[in-house]
Amino acid sequence: MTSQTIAFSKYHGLGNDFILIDNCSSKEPYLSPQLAIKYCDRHFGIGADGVIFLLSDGAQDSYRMRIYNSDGSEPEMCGNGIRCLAKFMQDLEIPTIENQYFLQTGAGLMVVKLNADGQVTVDMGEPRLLAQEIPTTLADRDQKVINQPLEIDGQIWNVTTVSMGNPHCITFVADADRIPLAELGIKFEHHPVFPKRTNTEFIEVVSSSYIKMRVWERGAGATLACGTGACASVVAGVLNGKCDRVCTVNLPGGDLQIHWDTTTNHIFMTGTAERVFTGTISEQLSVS
Ligand code: ZDP
Repeated sequence: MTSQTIAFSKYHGLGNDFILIDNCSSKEPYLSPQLAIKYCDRHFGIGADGVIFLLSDGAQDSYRMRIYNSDGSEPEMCGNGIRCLAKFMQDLEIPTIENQYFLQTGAGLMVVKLNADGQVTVDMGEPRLLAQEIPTTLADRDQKVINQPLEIDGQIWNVTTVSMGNPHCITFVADADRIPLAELGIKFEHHPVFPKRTNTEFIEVVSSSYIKMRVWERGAGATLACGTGACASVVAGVLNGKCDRVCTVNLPGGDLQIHWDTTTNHIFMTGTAERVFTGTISEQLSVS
């Protein structure tokens, strides 16, 4: 055990906030999941929805993102977080390739582009729809779950499930603001039909090109925005005939532009990412 000082930066994407750490000199994250929980705490720590580590991936110009949720669990992917990571890399003066960074994640390779207007566009890859890919037991392994009933405390919710590398359960509602998010979200998250738990999105369709989303995140609870959730919700909207493939998603923290491209089947997400502050933490670390 050695005492070490670690530099961090705090960023947010539409109020979905993260502690970012340049972890390139080590193969493993500097912080354990336990320390991530501590630093994400809004009263006893820095305060964030998650901690993101920038790791090198062996080869030159090749990087990897790892993330811990505020409960210490490790998701495969994070849409708002990866936009923040791109801004962080830009601030670290890591050279781009034609304004792009190539980042490995638990959900595969993501291409992140820094736009001239300061926004960030992420090629999130293809959505995965089969029950085994979510994963969910709501249908047979190689079937899709589109508008299927899910029972919670005797009430039926018609849900569509989509994986953006991480699991999402989407339900369309008449008024997103009236959903008791915390009370319901936790029940979706831990429902036995989702063996890896799930993120849950409540979607109000304002028009076919503008939807309103309230999200309960696996391992992080109610957050102001969720990038993978916005992508998954547009996919669910298209599959249910409610949304266009080019759609704005309104979240409590602001808007995200989503485009599900017909030719490539890839989903492109565009939105802001901003630095809030930088600082250092001192910790007794087991990894150096
Ligand atoms: O899948 C999960 O456990 C999510 N809580 C990960 C974080 C997703 C995120 N909000 C996003 O923007 O995709 C960061």
